[in-house]
Amino acid sequence: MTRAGFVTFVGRPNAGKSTLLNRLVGTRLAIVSPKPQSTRERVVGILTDDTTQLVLLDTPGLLEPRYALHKAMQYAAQQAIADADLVVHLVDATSDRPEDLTALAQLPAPPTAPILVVLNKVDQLAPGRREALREEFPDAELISAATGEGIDALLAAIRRRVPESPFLYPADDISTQQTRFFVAEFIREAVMDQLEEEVPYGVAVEIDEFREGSTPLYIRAVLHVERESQKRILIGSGGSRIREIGRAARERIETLVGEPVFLDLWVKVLANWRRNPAALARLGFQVPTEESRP
Ligand SMILES: Nc1nc2c(ncn2[C@@H]2O[C@H](COP(=O)(O)OP(=O)(O)OP(=O)(O)O)[C@@H](O)[C@H]2O)c(=O)[nH]1
Ligand SMILES: [Mg+2]
Repeated sequence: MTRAGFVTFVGRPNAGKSTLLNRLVGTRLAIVSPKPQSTRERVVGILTDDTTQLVLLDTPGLLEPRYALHKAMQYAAQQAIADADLVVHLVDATSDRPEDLTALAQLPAPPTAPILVVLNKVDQLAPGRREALREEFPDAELISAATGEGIDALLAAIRRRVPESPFLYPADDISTQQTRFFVAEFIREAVMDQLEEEVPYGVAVEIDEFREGSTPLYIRAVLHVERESQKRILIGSGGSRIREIGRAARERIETLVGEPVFLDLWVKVLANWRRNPAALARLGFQVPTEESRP
């Protein structure tokens, strides 16, 4: 009998959820950044061995929503919690303590799935501090998503907790999401790496054209920004910044698709898109209405 199930990673921004997804799948699928709020939508990674298939759901960091994009991000996390067979609540052990997930995710009722508390970034802790955490939270797993420490024990703990089930997806799939989703994310990752303060948060990437069968693979993407001033920063003097963003993103895209890519980037203003439900819907975000809340 095989096991299979949905395992949802949740936690505060920057806890290391996306790093953990990439570590387990063994591929850089999800974008990672030292800046918080890098993940905006559910990212799916699949890990299959002979007996168990884990469908891993990475989610946006949980925060108090301040505008419509935040509400869509919180809703994505809430939905992934509702879909879960197991919730992995990831905590940055260098800065935070385990806390009540129902309150943190602003859920109307506790999740039905079991919750496994995982303390991350233990590579940054002194040995004495680790021991103290082990004693205080005996049911928690201590890991470093960055170094791989504790990952085998975590995987065993996860596998024990997913239900008996046939596999849900073909055994060699690593995601359910299309390449164009990851292309847009890798462009946004390059923006997060190269620009500071508010600018990365004001950028949304839309894939306009993805020309299958062309050599090199032609991809045209639009980087939407909220204001003219952000557009100028993103383009840079003589187009230097957008060229550099394109170069960095193209390298990652080529690694994913395994062929040469021509990446054609355009910058446009979509005024205040983060606060505008119609603009968010056009960009593919689901903004909850009162009725659709869990
Ligand atoms: N030292 C250390 N750093 C880590 C570890 N795991 C993640 N990080 C770093 O923490 C930062 C945030 O990691 P992410 O994986 O982007 O965190 P996240 O939880 O997905 O963040 P959001 O998507 O913003 O909610 C990055 O700089 C990672 O390199 C770890 O085990 N040890
Ligand atoms: Mg993330």
